[in-house]
Amino acid sequence: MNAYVSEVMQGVKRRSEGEPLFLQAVQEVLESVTPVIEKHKKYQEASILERIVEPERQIIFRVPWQDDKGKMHVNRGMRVQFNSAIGPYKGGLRFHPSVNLGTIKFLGFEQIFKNSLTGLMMGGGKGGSDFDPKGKSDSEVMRFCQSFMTELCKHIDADTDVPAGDIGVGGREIGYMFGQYKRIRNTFHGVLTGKGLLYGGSLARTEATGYGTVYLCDEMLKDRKTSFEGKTVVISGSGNVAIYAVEKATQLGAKVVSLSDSNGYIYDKDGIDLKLVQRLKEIERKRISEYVKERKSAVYTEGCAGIWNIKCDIALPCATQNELDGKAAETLVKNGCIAVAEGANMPSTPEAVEVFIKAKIAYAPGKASNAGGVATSGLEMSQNSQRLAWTFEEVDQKLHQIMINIHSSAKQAAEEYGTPGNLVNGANIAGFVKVADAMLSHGLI
Ligand code: NDP
Ligand code: 2IT
Repeated sequence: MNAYVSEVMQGVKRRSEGEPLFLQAVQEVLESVTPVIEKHKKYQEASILERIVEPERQIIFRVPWQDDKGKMHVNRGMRVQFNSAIGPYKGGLRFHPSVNLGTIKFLGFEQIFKNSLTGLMMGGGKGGSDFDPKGKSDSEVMRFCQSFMTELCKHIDADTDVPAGDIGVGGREIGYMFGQYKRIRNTFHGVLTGKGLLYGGSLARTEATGYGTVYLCDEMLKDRKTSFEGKTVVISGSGNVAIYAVEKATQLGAKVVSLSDSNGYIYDKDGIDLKLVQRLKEIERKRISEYVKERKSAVYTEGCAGIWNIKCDIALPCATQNELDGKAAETLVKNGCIAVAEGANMPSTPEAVEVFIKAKIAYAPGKASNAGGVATSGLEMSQNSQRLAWTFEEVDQKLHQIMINIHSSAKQAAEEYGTPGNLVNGANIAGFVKVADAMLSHGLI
C-alpha cells in the first residue's frame, strides 16, 4: 500500500478499536482509491482521506420502552451522520441485536460511496439500535419506535438527514416513526423514506433494492453476452431485498431455487413460490422453515451457510454482512457460478471477493448492486418535494436507468485506473471522486 494511504489506515485502526466491520469497509475503499490518490496530488494535499474516514457527527442515545407486561427496557439508539458533501445525510436504520457503533459506522461509510454512485444529491449516513423486533408485538414495536424517534427527531429533517429502512426496519416501523416525528415536530414532510403510499411513500420503493440488484446483474450478464433467461439462481435471506430479487429474476426468466434466514435455508427444485414466501414473511412474520410444510417440492436444511453449496449459475447474497466466505466463494466458482451481485451490504468477506476477482466471474459489490434502494429513496424525496406521486412504471424505469448508469460508471472507472472488469475498484473510485471533489470545493470543513 502507498505510504500515505497506509498511514491513514493505521490512524483509522488506532481510533476504531472493536470495530472490525468498519475497518474492513475502510480497508477495501482505501485500497481501491490508491491509484486515484497517486495520480491526483490534490486529494492528499487537502487531507481528503483523513477527513472522509471520520464521521461528521455521531449521535448515541438511550431508548427506554415498556413491554406489554409493563416491564421497562433500555436499548441503545444511534445515528452516524458520516458525510454531507453532496447532499443531506441519507441511509437506513437497522434494528438488530448485533448492532453496535462499529456496525453503523461501516454501513454509513459504505453509504457515502453508494449514494454518490446513484448520481443523486445524497450524503451518507446510517443509524439503528440493538433492539430486536423479532417476537415483539406490534404495540411493543410501536412503543420502541416512538421512543427512538423522540430523540432522533432532534437531529433529522427533510433537508438535513433522511433515514429509511434496513434489517428489522420495514413499512411498519417507518410508519410508527413517521407518526411520532410528525407529532413532535408538527411538520409533515419527507423526513423518512420507505413510507406507506397513503402518506408520501413512493411506488416501487418496496421492490427497489431487489429489483435494482437484478437490473445491475443483468448488465454484467449482457456484457458477457448472456442473460437471466433459463439460469438457476440462489438467493440468501428472505427479507425485503431477497423477496423482490426473487420476483425480478423470475420475471426475467430465471429459476430461483433457494432462500434462507439466520436459522437455515430452503431448496425448492421447482422454483420458489413467491406468493407463499410473501405470505409467510411479509404478513405472518414466520421463519423460512415453514415454507416446506406447505410446499412438497422443497426441503429445509438447518444452518444458513450451506446455501452456497447449491449448484447455481447466479448467486445473489441478500441477507447480511460476511455471510459468504472464501470457501463458499470457491465452491460457487467450482460449481460453475458465472455471476454474483450483492443485495446485502458487504456480504462477501475480503477472501471471497478475492476468489471472485481472480476467477474473473461477473462480480458486483453491494455499494453498486444494492444502490437501487437508496436511489428510489432519492426519487421518493423528489416526489415529496414536488408534492406529487409518480406511477410505478415511471419510478421503475428511472430506477432501471440508474442501475444501468451505475454499472457503466463503475466499469469505466475500473478501466481508467488499470483494472478492467474489477467493479470493486470501479465502484469505489467512481463513488469516491465525486464526493472528494465536492469536499475540495467546500474548503476545510
Ligand atoms: P430484512 O430485515 O427484511 O431481512 C433480513 C434477512 O436477512 C432476513 O431473512 C434475516 O433472517 C437475514 N439475516 C439478518 N441478519 C442475519 C444474520 N446475522 N445471519 C443470517 N441471516 C441474517 O432486511 P433487508 O432485506 O432490508 O436487508 C438485507 C440486506 O440488504 C442487509 O445487508 C441490508 O443492509 C441490505 N440492504 C437493504 C436495503 C433496503 O432497502 N432494505 C437497501 C440496500 C441494502 P432472520 O429473520 O433470521 O434474521
Ligand atoms: O443500505 C441501504 O442502502 C439501505 N438500507 C437503504 C437506505 C435508504 O435511505 O433508502
